[in-house]
Amino acid sequence: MTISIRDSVPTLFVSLALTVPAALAGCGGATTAVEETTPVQETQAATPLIIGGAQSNFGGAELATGFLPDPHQVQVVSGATPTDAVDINSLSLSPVNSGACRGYSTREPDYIVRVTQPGQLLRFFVNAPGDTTLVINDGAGRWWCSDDDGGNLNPLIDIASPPPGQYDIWVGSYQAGANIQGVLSVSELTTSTP
Ligand SMILES: [Ca+2]
Repeated sequence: MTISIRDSVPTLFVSLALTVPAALAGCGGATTAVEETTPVQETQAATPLIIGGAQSNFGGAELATGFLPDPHQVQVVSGATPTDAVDINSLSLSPVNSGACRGYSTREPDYIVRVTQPGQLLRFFVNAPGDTTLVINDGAGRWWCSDDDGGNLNPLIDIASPPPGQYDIWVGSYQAGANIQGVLSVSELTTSTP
C-alpha cells in the first residue's frame, strides 16, 4: 500500500506588500507599487534524494509497534536506472549512526514506511546475493547509512527509540550499474538478521 498522506506539508508563503508612497497618499488615481517578496524556502539540506514524498519504487507500508508478520518484508531491486542515478557517496549526508553512505540509488526512495506508533527499536536490513547498501531518512529527518553491517555485504540499520513519521528508504548498489534483486526487511526484533 502506498502512503499518500504526508506528515507535514511544506508551506510556501508569498506576501504581497502594498506600498503607497507618502507623497501620493490621499491623491486620486495614485499608483500602487506592488512588492513581491521571495518565497520562504525549506531549510532541508540540498540533496537529490526525494524526502517526504508519496512516490517510491516498490510501494510502502504503515507500521505500528507490534506489527505482524515481523519482519515486514518487501521484494526490491537495488541500485539506479540509466536515467536516474545518484552517487550516494557524493552527498555528504552525515548519518547519525556514522554508517557508510555508499552506493548508487534512484532519487525516489525504494520504499516508504510510515510509523504511526513507534516501539523501542526499528531494524532495517537487506538480504541480497550481492553488495547492497541502505540509506534511510527517518521520521525526524535524520540520515542513517549502512553498507555491510548485516554481514555478507548486506546492510543493516538499527534505530533505537524510533520517532514517528515517514521513513524514506533507499536500497543502493555498491557498484554503479548493478541491479540486484533482494528483500528489504523491517523488524522490531534484534533476532531478525539478513
Ligand atoms: Ca554492502
